[in-house]
Parts: sequence; C-alpha cells; structure tokens
Amino acid sequence: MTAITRSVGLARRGRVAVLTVDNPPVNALSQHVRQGLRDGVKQAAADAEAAAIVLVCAGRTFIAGADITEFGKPLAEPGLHEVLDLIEGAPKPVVAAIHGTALGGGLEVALACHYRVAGKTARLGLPEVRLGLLPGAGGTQRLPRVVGVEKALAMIVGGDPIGASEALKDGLVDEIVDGDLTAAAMAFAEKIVAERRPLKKIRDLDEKLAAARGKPEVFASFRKSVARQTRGFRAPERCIQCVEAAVNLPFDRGIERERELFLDVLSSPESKAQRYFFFAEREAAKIPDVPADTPVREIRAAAVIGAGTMGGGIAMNFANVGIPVTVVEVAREALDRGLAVVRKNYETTAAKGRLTSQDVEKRLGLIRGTTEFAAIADADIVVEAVFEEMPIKKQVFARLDAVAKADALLATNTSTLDVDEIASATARPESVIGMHFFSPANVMRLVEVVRAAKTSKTAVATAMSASRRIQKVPVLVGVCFGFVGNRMLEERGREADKLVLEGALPQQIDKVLYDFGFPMGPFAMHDLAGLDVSWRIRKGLGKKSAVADRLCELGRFGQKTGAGYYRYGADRAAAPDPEVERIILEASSRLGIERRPIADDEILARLLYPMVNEGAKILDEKIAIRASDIDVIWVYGYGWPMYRGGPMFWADQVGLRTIRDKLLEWQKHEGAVWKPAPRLERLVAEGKGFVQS
Ligand code: 3H9
Repeated sequence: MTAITRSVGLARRGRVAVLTVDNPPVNALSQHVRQGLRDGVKQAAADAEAAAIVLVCAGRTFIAGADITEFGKPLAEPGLHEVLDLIEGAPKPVVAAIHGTALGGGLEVALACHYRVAGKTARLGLPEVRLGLLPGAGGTQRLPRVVGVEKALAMIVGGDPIGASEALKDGLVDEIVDGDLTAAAMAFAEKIVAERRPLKKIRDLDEKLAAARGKPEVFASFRKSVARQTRGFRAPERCIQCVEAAVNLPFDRGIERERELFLDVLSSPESKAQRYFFFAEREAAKIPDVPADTPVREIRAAAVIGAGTMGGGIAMNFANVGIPVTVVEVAREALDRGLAVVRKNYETTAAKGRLTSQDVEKRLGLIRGTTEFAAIADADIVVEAVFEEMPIKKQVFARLDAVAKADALLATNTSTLDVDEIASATARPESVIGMHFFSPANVMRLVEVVRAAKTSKTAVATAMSASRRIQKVPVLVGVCFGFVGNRMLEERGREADKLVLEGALPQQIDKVLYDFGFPMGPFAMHDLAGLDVSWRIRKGLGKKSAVADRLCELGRFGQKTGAGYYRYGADRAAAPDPEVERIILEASSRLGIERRPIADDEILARLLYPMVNEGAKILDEKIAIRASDIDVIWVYGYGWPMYRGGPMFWADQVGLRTIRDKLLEWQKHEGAVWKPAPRLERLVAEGKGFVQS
C-alpha cells in the first residue's frame, strides 16, 4: 500500500483501487484524511489499470464524521466539499465499504460515492444536530434524494442512526455483505464494472423530492411534531430549512443554502456549548486514579431492594438490557403493587408503539419479585432503594453483607445519606458504593456514582461500567449532603422561596427558568415530585418553609392531590391559583417583608449564581473531579438546557467577574451566604474560567 498521507493509503488489488483511511480512534475527517482522500481518488482515477475504487476504513469504524476538534479553527485545505465533488465526479465507480458507524461527514462521504455496501452491524446517520450543527457537506441535499423527505427529516433533526437492514430497505446502501468487508466490496465493485452499471450520482435524483414538492404541510406537520423536544435549540429549525431547500432549489443552490446555514450554526453559542458538552460527557468517564484497564466485575444478574417507584424504575433498567433482576420487598402487597407499576410503565411505552408486546413480556420475564432476602445470593450487583432513613439502610446493608456473593457490588440509591456510614454496616466497605438514580429512574440518564472512603477501585470501575451497560451516564462524585446535583439544587430552592416572599410569584419564577430552557421551574417541579416529600424531610431536620408548610397543612401536595403551588385540571395543566397568592402575601406580611416587583433578570441571577458558587465549593472540596462533570450532572439529571452547556460552562460565558461582583454586592446586604467560594475568587484573579482552569 502506498501512503498518500499519514492516515490514507492506496493499493491496487487486481482491477480495483483500494483507498484505506486509518485515523484512529474513529477515522474522523481531519485535514490529512481529506487531503489523502482527494489525492488518493485523483491517483486512482488516473490509474489506467484500476476500473473501480473501493473506499474502506481500518479499525473499529467507517468515518464517524468531521474532526470536531477542528471546528472553531481556520479551515485547513482541502475543504470537504472539494473532496466530495471529486469523488462524485470520478470517472470510475467509487464504492464505500461501511462497517461500524458512518456518521455525519462520514455518511456524507459515502453519499458522494456511487455505491455503498455495508456490514450487517453497520449504522448510518447524520447526528450533527446533537452538536448544535447541521450536515454541512451535502448531507441535507443528498439524503432526502435517497430516503425521501420525511425519513430524511427524521434522521437529520432526530440525529439517531439507522441500522444496515433499514438502510438497505431505504436504498441508502446497495448491498449488505458478510465476511471480509474489503473483499466483499471489491467483489461488488467488479460486478458493477462487469455489468457496466452507471455511475449513480445522488445529486441527479429527483423522484423522492418531487413527492414533497408543493406540499408545505409536510414541513409544517414535522415542525409541530418536534416542537417540544427542540425548544430553544438553534440547529433543528435550520436542518429543516436545508431539507426545504433540497425540495425547492436545484442541487447546487441547495448546497449553497446548506453552507450558509451551516456557518450560521457553527458560529452559534448553542453549538459551542453542545460541542463542549460532547467532550464533557466523554471526559466524565475518565477517573484519574482508576485507569481504563481496572478490572471490573462482570454483571450477569442484578438485584434491587425495594419495589417502590425508584426500585421499580431501577429494575427496569437492568431488564431493558437483558440482565435478569430480582426485586426484593418486605411485604407481598407492596411487591405486587410495585411490579404492577412496572408492568403499567412497559404497557404505556408499548401503547406508544415504542415496544412490541413480546418485548414487554420478555422484559417482565426478566424481573422476578420475591419477599425472600436470600434470593439475592446470585446477584453480581445489588442496588438498595428503600426508605431514606439511616437505620433502615444500615439494617439492609447488614443483611446484604450476610447473604450477597463475596464479590458482589453493593450499591445504595441514597440521595442524601452518608455512604461511609451505610458502608460501615458491612464487613466489606470496599464493595459499597452509592448509585444515585434520578426519578423516573427508567427514563433519566444520570447516575451519580458516589465513592465512599473505603470504596475499592474495582467497585468504582464496576459501578461506572454497569451504569453505562444499562445506558446511563455515570458521573463520579464524593460523599457530602446532597452530593453534587441536589446540593446545588438546594441553593436554587432557597432563593426561589425567598423570591416568593419578597415579591415574585411561583408562575413568574417558573417562567423565567422555563424560558431559560429548563423543562420546568422549581415550583412546578415541587408539584410534580410531591410537596409532602420535602415536608417530611424538613420536619425531620427541624426546618420550616413559610409557604410550602402552609400548602401541605392544607393537603395541597402537588399534582397528585390536584393542587400545590398550582391548581390542576383534568388534563393536568397547571393554572395559577389566587388561593396560593393569598397564602404568599400573608406569609410575606407575617414575616414583615415588604413586597416589591422583581425583574426577570434578577430572578435568573438569584437562582443560578448561588448554584455556580456552590459548584465552585464542590470543586474546592474535591466532591466532583472537574467542572465539566458538574455540567454533565445538571444536563442529564435536572434538565439544564444542553445548548447552554451546564452551569459551570454557562458561568464562564456570563463572566466569572460579573458573577463574583454580584455575589459580593448581595453579601453586603445579606451576609455570608453569598460569600464567593475561594475557587471563584482565584479564577477571577487569574482571569480564567471553570472549564479551562
Ligand atoms: C460533522 O461531521 C460535520 C459535517 O457534516 C460537515 C463538515 C463540513 N471528532 O464516543 P467515544 C473521539 S460533525 C473528533 O468514546 P464510542 C472522542 O472524543 C461530526 N474526535 O467512542 C473519544 O476521544 P477520547 C458528526 C472524536 O465507541 C474517542 O473519539 N459526527 C469524534 O463510544 C472515542 O469516542 C458525530 O457527531 C469526532 N467526530 O462511540 C459522531 N468522534 O478517547 C461523534 C469521537 O480521547 N462521535 N471522537 O475520549 C460519536 O458519536 C461516537 O464517538 C462514536 C463512537 C459513535 C463514533
């Protein structure tokens, strides 16, 4: 093989020129790959002995996209468009041989080829939207010409890849091949040549676009269907506009429009935040003193203690990926109730068409309910999800210690209690760890993995890998009250309660956070979670809340009782309630607080700056490894809008000096609660931010 550049090689095998990309880990389209493709195709085209060109990738995947690390830097020639034009215009057939994932720019390369063959497990997609981008190398113009407008919209705006067999059905690949991919692709290329098949250029296809031409309702109804999940993001609407351009403009003008919109999203703050978040999520998997090759225990069977809402949701996570799980509950009745909720959850998903009834039965078949504690003896991982009370937790762990396998991972789902103390109830604290799931546990992606003082590295590595196996995003944190997420949430909650007494109403505060991009504000969230839950915790801690306590005394526990901070109609829509306003006004006057109008920007600062300050303290105390881990926690656990990166990234954009100065100003009036954290002071002095400190 002749090296064209350091990542692209060319070899002629018989009558086929094989161009190989080898740019680990994911064959991203870095400058030397683009140059190698351009020069390699030119050479192969000029080689009189070569009748066809096969493009194949070494390693675990086909090209997985543009090199994200190059964005934001000046473009290094050649641009991808130039390379794709050359491939599509080649005088002999170019066949893409796809394995692993052909994503983003990778699929765009494949779409510029005349033919595509794929291995059975290959996946193909345009996930740029997840990075706040859009396919900028012809993907929005070529894909709809192949798979049709509706399918292309779903793939480009949704970002999910499709499997090889679906791609074959849609005409996105021409053949699925078995065995050695290069050999199969070469055989396919020989066949194309022998049969004198034409050089299929996707740019020339029109049939599937014509079907949508003159039908703006196709786009209108698609926009409506994605409005909720794309709210606040910049890229989805621009992706749709590109596909509209594909339908309404000639190919070259469509490409120009795509280019224009690509540059718009590329320079947007939303994309900057989303690209940052892509790497933040991957960074969270890295634990400095627990290297990637740390041995992990294999998880063949799981157990969950407690069949309540959390326990049931956690059990579903295991069943969903095919791991048998035993659910233990003390009383038969509570067990039956819990398992019935699990069944109902699955049936609701099936009713929405997202699971077949066989899937439902298969998953339920993996969940075994019992009242016998001894039934956990086979489990490789046990997750405790019982009442949030230390004596009960300790009792459970003492029993687990007696029954569980010697090398089982013993996890607690506590959200507030000291994991060290829980571990002390066993003779094997090294195997005890926190796995803090978020409600609803079968839906929310985050798991805070809580490392206690004696937790072993194997236990940490096992909890992280088990979380990933059940399709969660684990983030390692240390022991403290509320860990990272709830500890910061508490700061926000405290200010929200104060703002209500000073002059704002719940609906104003909730709207400020909703408009910022959260799915809901703190008061709507309380109503959803149930006001009685925090009331019980407050009573336990001897704490009071002027408004919330009064609501609870009136039996207003939130959505489940039809009233809380809001009143709920039959459709569960929240409506502001004059009764709540009266309670708030009364509370303000009882406490001698003179109410005043409060502007939205003050509300936003008062809610979010203390979270940032608490995040800084969390970093000072080494409860979180890095600022970006805090961001991952807030995006996946609390609905912080991904297009704002997370609280620490956002703080950097606001400017740490601005935040610090505001805290100092508030400190003058209200004292130490606002004192800037030492890290915040240090970063301001050094002119740095959290994420590049
Ligand atoms: C695009 O293509 C724009 C074009 O339309 C227009 C151009 C004009 N670049 O995820 P993993 C790194 S936008 C640079 O852990 P997996 C990643 O950071 C792009 N680096 O592996 C990690 O590094 P480290 C559209 C990248 O097996 C390592 O590779 N494409 C890129 O779980 C392994 O990654 C996408 O959005 C990249 N494009 O999953 C696809 N991708 O080891 C993005 C990965 O130092 N990538 N890295 O932490 C993915 O979805 C997954 O990485 C993939 C593999 C599914 C491919």
